[in-house]
Amino acid sequence: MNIHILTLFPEMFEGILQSSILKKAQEKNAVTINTINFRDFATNKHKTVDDYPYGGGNGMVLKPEPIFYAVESIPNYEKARIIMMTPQGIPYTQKKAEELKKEEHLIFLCGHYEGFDERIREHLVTDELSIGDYVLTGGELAAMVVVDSVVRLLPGVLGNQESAETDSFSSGLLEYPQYTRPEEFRTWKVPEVLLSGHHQKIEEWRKKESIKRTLQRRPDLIQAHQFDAKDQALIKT
Ligand code: 6GU
Repeated sequence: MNIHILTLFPEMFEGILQSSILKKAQEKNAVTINTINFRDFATNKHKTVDDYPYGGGNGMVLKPEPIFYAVESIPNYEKARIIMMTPQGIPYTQKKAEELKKEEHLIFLCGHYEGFDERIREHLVTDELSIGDYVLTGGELAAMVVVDSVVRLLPGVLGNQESAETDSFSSGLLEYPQYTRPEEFRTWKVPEVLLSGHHQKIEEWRKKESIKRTLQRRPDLIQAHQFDAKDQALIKT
């Protein structure tokens, strides 16, 4: 996969892209990730990227030219999903991550304070995403969230240790409680069943805890979850 991120603040991505799993994913050539400062594609000597809104009002609006020219400089941009990060976008979910992981080319557009000229949305962008119902100062943090969650799904990126198949949302339920050594810490004991070596009982306990936790914290997820006959029986116990 090839990812290009258009931003006025490429330095914001440096730490994230050079750490942990995203660093390893690039070293393994599972993904290439580039940042592009679209100010480099501004058309006047002052490198202007924004201007006052037609019709008046507060704030500035990102001009179309620097963003169109920056996108058009990217090899195979015609084949890319071009994703605008804004609080007006459709809510980002694990389902969208599973969809985006299949793409060869992703381009992210990040605005900062300003809105985008509507012609960018109408004639360039294929997707507009939000990461939740709160306002960030820019799309950069949101783009990092989407990049991180997509790249970890690419083949060969996660080892068995961090496997993507057994985590929250792959099952549609929240994860069960985990414990490690010591068996007792400040009188607080690890649940007996986990020490029993009885694999079926452990599996049932974990499934039940997952369901309990999801019911308590995210009843909205329970609505959407398909319970099989085995789950149904477990819920009754
Ligand atoms: Cl994608 N951008 C901004 N600026 N704020 C957000 C967001 C995106 N998603 C949630 N809040």
